[in-house]
Amino acid sequence: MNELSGFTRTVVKPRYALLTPDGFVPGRLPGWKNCAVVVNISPALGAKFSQLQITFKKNGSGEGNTGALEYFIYVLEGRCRAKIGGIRNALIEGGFVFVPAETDFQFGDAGEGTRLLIFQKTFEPLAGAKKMSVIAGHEKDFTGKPFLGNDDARLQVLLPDSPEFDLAVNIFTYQPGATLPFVETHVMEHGLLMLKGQGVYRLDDGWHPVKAGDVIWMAPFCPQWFVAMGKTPASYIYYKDVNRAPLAG
Ligand code: UGY
Ligand code: MN
Repeated sequence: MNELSGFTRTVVKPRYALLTPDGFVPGRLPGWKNCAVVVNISPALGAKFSQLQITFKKNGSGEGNTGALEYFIYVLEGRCRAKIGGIRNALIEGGFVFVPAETDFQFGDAGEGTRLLIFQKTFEPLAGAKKMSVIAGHEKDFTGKPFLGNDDARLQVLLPDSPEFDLAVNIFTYQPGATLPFVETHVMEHGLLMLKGQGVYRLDDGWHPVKAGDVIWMAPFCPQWFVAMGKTPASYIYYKDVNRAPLAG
């Protein structure tokens, strides 16, 4: 909770939203038993995807089928086991799994307090492309590459950079003082969770102090820029839609 009653850094605008944890309200989702679910971003906000945080309580579990959606699931804290498309995985903090559309999933054996971040998107298949498979990995196995030549702003690309994928999920880590090199304005939409540190995010014509735990939604063409501040690196994990034509022909 905020120390100052009635104050929040949360702002919801037509082209972007900054959502800070003091305002998160947990609910329930079908299939997720003994779990607290916060829907941070959804079409109700104006987005074309959803971004959720799920916290397991005692005996928490989740199961279902992705249907028309694909899921990217990242372990923010704790550990759990998953069975996805019949394949078993043990997931620990920093681990992730990509679950393609039309795939059965089960999550369980989670320590109390285990937290998952989930991005969900309607899959737009590429004509003639091979079937998408389940991908499991861990962020530590992805080297951070300098972003546009800057050693102090490094990008870990967690999913294959290949045309059948219509989403990307990356982790961006900035040394204090490092910035996005220019104000980006692009067709891709973003959903973002600050993982570490702090900084200032420029969103459209607003300048917002941000820190670990904050969530940001950026609509297509929302001008965006970031500078890391403080004494420790700042990092965020973010979603973007990629590799599809803006108008279906
Ligand atoms: O991938 C991106 O568009 C990224 N550079 N954007 C961002 O960090 N806001
Ligand atoms: Mn961007």
